Amino acid sequence: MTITITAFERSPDGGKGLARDTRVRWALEEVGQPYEVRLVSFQAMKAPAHLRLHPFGQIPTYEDGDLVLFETGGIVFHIAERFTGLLPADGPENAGARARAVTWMFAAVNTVEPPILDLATARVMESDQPWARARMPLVLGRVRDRLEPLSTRLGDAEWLDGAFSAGDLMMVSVLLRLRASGLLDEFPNLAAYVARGEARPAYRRAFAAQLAVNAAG
Ligand code: GTB
Repeated sequence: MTITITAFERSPDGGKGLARDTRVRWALEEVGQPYEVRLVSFQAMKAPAHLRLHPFGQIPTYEDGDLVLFETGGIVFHIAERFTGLLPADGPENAGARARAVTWMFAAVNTVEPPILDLATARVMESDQPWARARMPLVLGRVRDRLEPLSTRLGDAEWLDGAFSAGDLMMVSVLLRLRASGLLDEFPNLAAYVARGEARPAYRRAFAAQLAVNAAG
């Protein structure tokens, strides 16, 4: 059965890799699984056929036979568990390393991503509010509050916990969104970490695939 994911017919970022299908494409590339993409418009995302796949009417979704998943954390976790390449091999000797890799996945989406999304909301949706300028230092401060300890923990390591894992894939995907803000440059080891992730051949293939959709549109 071919894996099918959904992605924006036309991504608001024009193919910069910031829409969340990129992290799912990246995971599938890392584990060497072919996949098909069904492109959806904003209108189609809110229609009953798509809402049956994704209760919140968003992308991406993941279909493999009878299995339908939404939410990138869940999708990437499933890919990492089902195929080889994103988690240490199953077995008692690796149980701790596997659990730590999964913990980093959760840390990425649950602890680091929320203030980054808040920054995007403040910049894009709230910039015309009378209080926007006064609030911005608070928003930036909350992002730095996550980047500082992450930078300290990473230190001069290549990846967060030994070999590259699904935890790194999610963390790099989350941090990528900060590039335009300049905040990543305040933490050179995090900027280098993100660059290492982006340099992976699997990421390059995923990025090129989503760009091709948007360049063609
Ligand atoms: N928590 C969910 C997950 O991780 O799967 C969030 C999914 C989500 O936010 N999907 C967005 C979506 O479908 C697309 S990625 N939005 C449409 C809607 O909610 O109606 C978010 C996104 C969009 C655009 C940019 N960009 O242009 O820079 C970046 C990220």
